[in-house]
Amino acid sequence: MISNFFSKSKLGLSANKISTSLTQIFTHKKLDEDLLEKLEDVLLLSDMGGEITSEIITHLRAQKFSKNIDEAEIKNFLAAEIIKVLKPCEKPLALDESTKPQIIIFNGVNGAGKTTTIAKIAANLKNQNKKVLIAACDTFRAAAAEQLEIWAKKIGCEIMMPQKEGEDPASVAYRAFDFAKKNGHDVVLIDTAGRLQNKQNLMDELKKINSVLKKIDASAPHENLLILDATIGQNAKAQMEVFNQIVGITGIIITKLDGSAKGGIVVSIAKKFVKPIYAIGVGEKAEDLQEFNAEIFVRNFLNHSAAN
Ligand SMILES: Nc1nc2c(ncn2[C@@H]2O[C@H](COP(=O)(O)OP(=O)(O)O)[C@@H](O)[C@H]2O)c(=O)[nH]1
Ligand SMILES: [Mg+2]
Repeated sequence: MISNFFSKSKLGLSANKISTSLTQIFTHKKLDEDLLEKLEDVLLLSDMGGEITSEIITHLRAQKFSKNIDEAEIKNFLAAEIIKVLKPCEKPLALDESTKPQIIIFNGVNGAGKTTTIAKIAANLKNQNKKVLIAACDTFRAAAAEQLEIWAKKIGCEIMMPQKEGEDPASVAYRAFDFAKKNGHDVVLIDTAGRLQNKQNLMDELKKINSVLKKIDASAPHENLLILDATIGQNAKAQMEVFNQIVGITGIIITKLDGSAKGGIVVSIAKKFVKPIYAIGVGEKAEDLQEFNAEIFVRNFLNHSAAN
């Protein structure tokens, strides 16, 4: 059985630049080259990426050129095009209850939001009476494990800490899996370090964590998630490529969508990789994690009610 662990609620793309920009470019009513060009700039500035932007512009030109058009109609058009891209990626993170414990690894660069997202997911699972173990495998800085320990206490779930600073992350992961197996945990959430500066190290470290887990159970880990910060823009694509190459990313969580006017990166990532977007982060608190819903996202992104 699959259990879904998010409640449905509204996305908080607060600073809605794209919508303001769309309003501003409507100085005349006909769709001409000038308007298309301005629209192209707005889409690129929102971080939607070149490929989807030029597709949208081409479709729009083919269907509506020199016809009368208003803002609502353009938004309808954009909404439909964007939803087409996002829909295949709409897949909430769910637990396969027949596998216990489920091992979920959180990958991503420093500051992306791995530790915070683990806390949010742990809190969600805890609310559903799941037995959760967090593994503090970012052993590079003592502060990283301590940050996670504070969260674990607050949430009220168990944590496997490193025995000393700099302990091999793979051995913490191994101990966590072993402990969870023996104690009937439903889920193990594995935090990792994300020092992209030293790619070889990071690669070795993540590969070792994965292979050590496989020694206990060949089907583990069950998920290798990538945590992406929405505010970094197009660089998110490069990160996806790197981590996908190292561990094989099974799903994405995009954080910091509360503060970002550049939500277009979600569309860009969806278009290029077509991976499940399991959730989105919309704040720093435990409850600030939401299921990714294409229609709700687009409605907020374009500030457009007809998108639903
Ligand atoms: N506004 C906002 N801040 C977030 C979100 N997720 C994480 N953060 C903040 O981003 C910073 C880095 O997060 P952290 O979980 O430590 O990243 P890590 O290095 O990948 O483990 C912290 O200050 C978090 O509070 C989010 O969805 N929205
Ligand atoms: Mg961290």
